[in-house]
Amino acid sequence: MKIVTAIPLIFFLSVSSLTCAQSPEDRGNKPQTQESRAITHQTNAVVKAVDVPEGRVTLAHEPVESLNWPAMTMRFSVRERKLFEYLVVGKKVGVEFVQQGSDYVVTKVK
Ligand SMILES: [Cu+2]
Repeated sequence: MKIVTAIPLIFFLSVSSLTCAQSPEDRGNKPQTQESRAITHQTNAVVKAVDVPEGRVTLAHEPVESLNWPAMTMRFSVRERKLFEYLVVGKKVGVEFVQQGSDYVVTKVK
């Protein structure tokens, strides 16, 4: 009898701890020395400006659910120079990016 009632409880506890682990992170407050386990975020964006020498791009992006971000215009780093082929000012693109410390790095452009 005891075992039967314990099973749903264990299930509930493991599910709620999973949910906790995915809680949205507060930006910038905690020290982030590592590439936060390389979680890839995705969004659609319009390219506003490119800075090839600096390896940066300014994107007006749609909301990013995985980061709890609203739509905004911001600068990203660009991981590989060849991605600038697709980062043309005025163009609408789909991007994938990762957080690296306090920086956000575009890893893929579609
Ligand atoms: Cu943003």
